[in-house]
Amino acid sequence: ICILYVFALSKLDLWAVLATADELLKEVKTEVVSKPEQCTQKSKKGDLINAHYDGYLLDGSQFYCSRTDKAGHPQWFVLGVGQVIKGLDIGMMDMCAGEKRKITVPSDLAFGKNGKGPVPPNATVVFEVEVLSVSRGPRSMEAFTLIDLDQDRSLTKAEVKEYLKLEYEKGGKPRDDPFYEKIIADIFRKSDRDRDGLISSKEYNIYEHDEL
Ligand SMILES: *[C@@H]1O[C@H](CO)[C@@H](O)[C@H](O)[C@H]1NC(C)=O
Ligand SMILES: [Ca+2]
Ligand SMILES: [Ca+2]
Repeated sequence: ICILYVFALSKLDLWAVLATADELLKEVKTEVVSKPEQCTQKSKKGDLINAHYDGYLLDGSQFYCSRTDKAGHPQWFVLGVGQVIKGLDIGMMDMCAGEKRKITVPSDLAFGKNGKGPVPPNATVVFEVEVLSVSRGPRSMEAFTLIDLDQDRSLTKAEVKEYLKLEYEKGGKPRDDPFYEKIIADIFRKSDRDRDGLISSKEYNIYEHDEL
């Protein structure tokens, strides 16, 4: 069964990871499976990541798959801000596009003492991840101001689309409309908390208190 359990975190979990990310770093084991020779841009906090995951329990049974499941498509998320389980936010830093890693995450940085769905309580989980793209999406006020074309301190879908288009064109990889629509839907699903169709500066910066 492949279910989207990776993307479920409460705000409380987030504060915990911000407070303790350093000390927890040593508990997440990462192993580079393969890495392209060309690695110009490494993932960092605030980057927009597109990646495939397969999630396993220690007994080898699979509980999550976007890579081996043919119907599964890669997931978009912003790295390091609590959109994925803490262990992945930590274990997926400094990755380049095309890199594959095996990331072993203790239960307290994964699904905790209650577990979730097919993941039993206190279970260590192993993710095989493959990063398809890394783009700079710094959640800084500079970026916000850049995206906010009419400077009304909120972002419409059209403004976000303009920004994404420019970014991809700059990178020499322009994409078609459905591609952008998909990213935008994902971004709004995760950031537009009051569901008014706009991303306010507060919603945009919701995770960034530690950098202000
Ligand atoms: C999980 O770990 C917690 C804390 O270590 C413990 O209290 C609890 O009994 C464990 N649960 C199971 C089902 O093993
Ligand atoms: Ca605006
Ligand atoms: Ca909103």
